[in-house]
Amino acid sequence: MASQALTTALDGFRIEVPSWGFANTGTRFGKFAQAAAATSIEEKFADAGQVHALTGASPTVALHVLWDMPNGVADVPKIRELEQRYGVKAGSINPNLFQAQEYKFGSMSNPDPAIRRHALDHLLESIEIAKALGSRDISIWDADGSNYPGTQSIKRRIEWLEEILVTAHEATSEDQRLLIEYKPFEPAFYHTDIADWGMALHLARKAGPRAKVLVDTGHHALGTNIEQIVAWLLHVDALGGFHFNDRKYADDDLTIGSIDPYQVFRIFHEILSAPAAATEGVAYMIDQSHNLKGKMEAMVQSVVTAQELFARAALVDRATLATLQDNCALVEAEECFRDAFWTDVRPAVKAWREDRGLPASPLLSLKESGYVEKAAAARGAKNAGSVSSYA
Ligand code: LRH
Ligand code: MN
Ligand code: MN
Repeated sequence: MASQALTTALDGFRIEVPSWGFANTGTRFGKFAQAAAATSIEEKFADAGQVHALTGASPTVALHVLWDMPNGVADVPKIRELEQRYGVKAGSINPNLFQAQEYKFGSMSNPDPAIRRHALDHLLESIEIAKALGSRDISIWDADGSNYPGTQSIKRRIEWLEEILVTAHEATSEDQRLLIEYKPFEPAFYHTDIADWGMALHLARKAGPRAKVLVDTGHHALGTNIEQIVAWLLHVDALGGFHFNDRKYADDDLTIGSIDPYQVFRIFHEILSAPAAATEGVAYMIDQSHNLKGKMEAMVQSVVTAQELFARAALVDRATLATLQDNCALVEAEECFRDAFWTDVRPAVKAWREDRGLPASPLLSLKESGYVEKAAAARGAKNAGSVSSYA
């Protein structure tokens, strides 16, 4: 029997999957191509639709403008048709400000005004694509930075960034949001222009009321207390959403909760403890790309894990916990917290799925459906040519 808290939590929980999580990606040392990987936007929609059909929890797919749309131009009627056919909608729109050759020394903070203009134009085009597709969120990841001390003016680059983000914000409609993602390093190794949540928060505030901060769980120095950042962002009404993934060392983009499930639980606890008004619009998104695991299996496993950890956080007896905290009953408070974390919710989540007419075990159903084998047969030849060695 699923508890009411768990049922309510799962009924309201949605997590977006990334189009790039279905395609062949790898490390900078090479890719191991998978026969079943998606090779087109249509195949990405098909895969995302299958994940949603199995889990009932991922009705949208994030799109990365240059990776999903040739020359950055959206074929809106085609995407609409894919949405209809595969039962998932286009979700957040991710501009690409890091791959063009001209961005070698930066995009929005490049010292060359013509290149900054180009970056702004791409942002404006991305906002238009989002409008045409009915997407609420434009997720901006700024890869800009420098590799050596003294080689760039950190201060002037802040000013350039501010200017562009203000202009981009002006172009958004009332029901859209700009999400500003931060990351401490990679590809830049000395300084990154938006390195942490403080910088992202400042830029969001400067840009305007519809700009919020995006927390990618892999984008922190090791040991950072991410749930504390989440609590702060909620407190100041600036939490836009998450890119969930896990890591052991850097931005490893591993399966959510695979290394540290307690961290995800603690983040969800902060969200569930906040007033509903502060968490209403918070977007949960997966940002993972799997080099070794099967992409479909990994994505289904990720959605299921996110649901399980959200359900476990919903089981925290928050009223009792608050009293214990007030009384500084440390061990009792910690045990109250841990009781929820250590609860095996899998039977209850399974019962919830059955009640909703969903497969009791999405991973098993994926296996039994033969979807991956069929995809491999249809896509294998196209993927055979996509293996790249060190480049
Ligand atoms: C950068 C990042 C960002 C990109 C995605 C592919 O590390 O997290 O969100 O858009 O990876
Ligand atoms: Mn990310
Ligand atoms: Mn990342």
